[in-house]
Amino acid sequence: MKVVYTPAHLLHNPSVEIEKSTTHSPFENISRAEKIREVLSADTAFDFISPTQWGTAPINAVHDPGLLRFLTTAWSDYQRDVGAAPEVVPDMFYRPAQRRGMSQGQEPDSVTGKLGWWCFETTTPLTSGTYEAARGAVDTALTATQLVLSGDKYSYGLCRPPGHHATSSLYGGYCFFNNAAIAAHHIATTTGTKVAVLDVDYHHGNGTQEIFYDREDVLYVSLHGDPNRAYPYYLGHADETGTGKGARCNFNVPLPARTDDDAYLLALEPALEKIIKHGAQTIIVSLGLDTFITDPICDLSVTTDGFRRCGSAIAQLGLPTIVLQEGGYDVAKLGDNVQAWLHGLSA
Ligand code: Q9C
Ligand code: ZN
Repeated sequence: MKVVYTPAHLLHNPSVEIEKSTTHSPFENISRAEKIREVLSADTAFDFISPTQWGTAPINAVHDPGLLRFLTTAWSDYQRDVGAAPEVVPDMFYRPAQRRGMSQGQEPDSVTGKLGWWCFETTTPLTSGTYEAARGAVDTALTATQLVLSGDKYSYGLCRPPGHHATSSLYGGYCFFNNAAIAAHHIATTTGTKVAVLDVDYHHGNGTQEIFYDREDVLYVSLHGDPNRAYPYYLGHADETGTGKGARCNFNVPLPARTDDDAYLLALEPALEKIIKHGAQTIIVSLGLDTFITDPICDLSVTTDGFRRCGSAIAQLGLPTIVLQEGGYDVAKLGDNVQAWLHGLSA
């Protein structure tokens, strides 16, 4: 199986994360992707390639072009207009309820106002190289997609930063551009075939759900920690099933704490059935390994062998599958877990 990787991710290297009313060293850090690279490159089943460049059009086809425009210069605008800061984080958030009964409002001119306009939370700092790294992750996803469109049965894009929390017009949750959504939109619009995004990250992919919520060409299916206790808190409930033409094209499976391998594999079955019924011709997997039993920020109990079984269950569908990296924060085991998952898929 081909692995798409670029060292551009090293350019997104924040040293603090603001969370739980305090600061700590970031869970989402460069060692995650480097651990995966280390383990997969020592395994002859995987061949590494670099991404090709896809430009901004595929990003602007999914996101508000204002988001990309903002991210292109936000870090340096902040240094110039506000002051020197290696990590740039909003201290204001635009909340539509403040303008209840009024027009929607507009993107402010100041970088402080813009930050709160385009970002939804505090754990996703901008650093000097964040934009370049985020562009690299999109190129990684699209290159992995191209491999499968050209006939490979499987491909793996080692995307970092991840993508599934980025909505059409907001970044957050360690995500800037929605790599999986950009890939899914690319397939749907260039081939005219149906696509399924299967999101197995611990966290609900609120961004991917939002982007495709009213579309029938891209099915979104997610297994995740119940938002009543888990990030992103406001989305991921089972009654969110899609709207308009996208009615019944969104399928959420919220899970209880400490869900183990057997329970997880059982919960996966209706999700896979949904993909077949939808008529999807291609699957994009948003692969988070933060469902792992010792993940430091999550509470499910999937093991390394559970990941192998998960990959294997998806392979049973017999569909071309593009696997894109999302979360996973037990760095010591992250490489082994990705390896087990991908071996399950391609066995
Ligand atoms: N105590 C991904 O896995 N902070 N994003 C949560 C929980 C943000 C996760 C804190 C989590 C974002 C791609
Ligand atoms: Zn996650």
